[in-house]
Amino acid sequence: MDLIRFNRPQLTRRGFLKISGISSMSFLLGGCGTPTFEDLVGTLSEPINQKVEKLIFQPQKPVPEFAPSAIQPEALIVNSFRGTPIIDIEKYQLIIDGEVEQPLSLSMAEIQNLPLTSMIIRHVCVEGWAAIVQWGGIRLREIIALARPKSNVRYAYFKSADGYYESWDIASVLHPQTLLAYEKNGQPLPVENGAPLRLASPIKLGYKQSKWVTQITLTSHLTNFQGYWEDLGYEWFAGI
Ligand SMILES: Nc1nc2c(c(=O)[nH]1)N[C@H]1C(S)=C(S)[C@@H](COP(=O)(O)O)O[C@H]1N2
Ligand SMILES: [Mo]
Repeated sequence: MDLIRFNRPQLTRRGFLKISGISSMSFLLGGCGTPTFEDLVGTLSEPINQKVEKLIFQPQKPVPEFAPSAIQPEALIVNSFRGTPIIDIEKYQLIIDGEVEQPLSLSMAEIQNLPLTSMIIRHVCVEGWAAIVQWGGIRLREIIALARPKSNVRYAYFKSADGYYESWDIASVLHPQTLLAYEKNGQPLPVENGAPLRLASPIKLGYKQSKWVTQITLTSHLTNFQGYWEDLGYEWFAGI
């Protein structure tokens, strides 16, 4: 595996188009009609559709993981381009919306009630460093399944509290080792590494692994905004 696949791109000016479909959606969730978490936990068994359904029920092949002795606690370099946002954990809600049957707004307490998955993987940053890290959290696929995505869903947008944004293909989102992590190396996730929730996955480069995720929007199409670094010229798929 070569760590650096491409040179730093030149800054390309793309214009500041509005991310339609993300900012306009959050209002749907704040108020009445949002079911409680307890109402939702039974919904996993209900039929979801086709392609997304197939990915949810026939998990893709896992990537080999590392032994605990391989963890490199000092090697993960904090890489934050807009500083560390301040998040009030008591008020924090993760929103899942977009082309779903059941939009969700979940507290950390509700998220931590879901099954904890732990994995030891390599984090690879295009700036030329890598680190073997243990991440603990919930599988993203479990939360997405609760939201019951519509059959045309092909992408997920991730919005972060620092203004960072990312988009992923749905197969990578639903990969069994794509986590929303709240633990790092067996400890609560430090805020500089993305607490309360960050993406962690062995199949994507570092810049795809959004920290401080506040909103996940499922959609059938990408907009002109594809990701913080992608919109400056970096590769979108960014698989490892
Ligand atoms: N919200 C947000 N997420 C982010 C970033 C960021 O600046 N803001 N940097 C990305 C990059 S380039 C990398 S390599 C990893 C670094 O994660 P770490 O700071 O926990 O080491 O976070 C990624 N996710
Ligand atoms: Mo990175």
